[in-house]
Amino acid sequence: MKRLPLKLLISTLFISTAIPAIAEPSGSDFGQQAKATPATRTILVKMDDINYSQKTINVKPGETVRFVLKNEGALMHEFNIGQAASQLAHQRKMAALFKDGTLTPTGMAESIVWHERYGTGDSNPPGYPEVIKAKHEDANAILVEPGTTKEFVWTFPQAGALNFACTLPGHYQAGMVGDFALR
Ligand SMILES: [Cu+2]
Repeated sequence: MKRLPLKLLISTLFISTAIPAIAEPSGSDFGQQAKATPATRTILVKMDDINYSQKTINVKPGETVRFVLKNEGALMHEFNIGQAASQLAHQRKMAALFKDGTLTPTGMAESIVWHERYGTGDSNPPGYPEVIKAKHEDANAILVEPGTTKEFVWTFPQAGALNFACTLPGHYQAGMVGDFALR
């Protein structure tokens, strides 16, 4: 009788124990931000006006990935991990941030940048309002100003239909959206 090679036996054992551990797909679970380790895989995603360098990004279920996001365009772009419905909701929030002047097509409004750099108070020069308006703070999204590169580390869930998208006004509609293939 032919014996199974040890390596195959081990991998069979691993697969049979791993299967029950795979979580059910949960509609709202996009994963979470994480810290990179030396073993974390890095994926470079370039952005221009108006495209991502990839249409599909392959990731493993549960994998932590360090995204290096390089904006080579003249406009600000976003890397938003989510599902079509959440990204649609985020588009509405983005539109509001543009309407109230918090964001501009190339970045954050000057007043907001100034506040973040120097704080608020008496030193405020004329023309810089005291009030910081709504901020873009979402765990599953990052804005990348033109000509800059940012890192974003993300742990993917075990399953789910996830996209990466730019929800700046008009960008999603222009096709700035791609999908993660979890397998
Ligand atoms: Cu964009």
